[in-house]
Amino acid sequence: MHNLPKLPYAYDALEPYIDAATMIIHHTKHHQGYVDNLNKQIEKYPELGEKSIEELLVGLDNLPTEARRAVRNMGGGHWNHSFFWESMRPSTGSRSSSREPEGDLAKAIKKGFGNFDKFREAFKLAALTRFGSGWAWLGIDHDGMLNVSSTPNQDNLLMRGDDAIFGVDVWEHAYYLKYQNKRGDYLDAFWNVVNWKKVAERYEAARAN
Ligand code: MN3
Repeated sequence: MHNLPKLPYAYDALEPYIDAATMIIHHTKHHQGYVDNLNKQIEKYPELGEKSIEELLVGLDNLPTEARRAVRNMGGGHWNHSFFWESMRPSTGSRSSSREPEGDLAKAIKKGFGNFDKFREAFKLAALTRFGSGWAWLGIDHDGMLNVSSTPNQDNLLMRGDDAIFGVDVWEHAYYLKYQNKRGDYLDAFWNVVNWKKVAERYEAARAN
């Protein structure tokens, strides 16, 4: 049984960059929907009931054919959104929390992209050029190098055996209420709410693997 995680902040905590109405619908309708539909599918396969969401997604190719598509879409949606909420933090009341990565993560970004601005440009390009619905990712490869990519629908890097340390939802439901068709404006605003501390923790964990 998979459950909707609580948000680590209030629905209006990311204002004005991500509006409360979007957050409420995104969490209580979209994410809840992925969780409910995933559970409905899993019910049919008792052998899958014990598996964590990560195990399901990493082992997608080993699932019964009929279950694979549903777990990919619904399970991907569940994992991606859980990861997404944790990738953000309130922009107000967190002045101590950096607006840029620090420490080893900052060094890795510099090594991979030249500097922080170039990383942001590369990430934005990946997010803007993802046609239709999907996600943009900052991933880490087996040599510890960072890379930017995007995936369609609710696919993610886990499904191809890679680690993600940061990701942004570019489905229209993530930004349309506030930004309408202007995905680029949403992406520009997004940098104000990135939880770089969390991203750095993920970087350290992935590197230790
Ligand atoms: Mn979404």
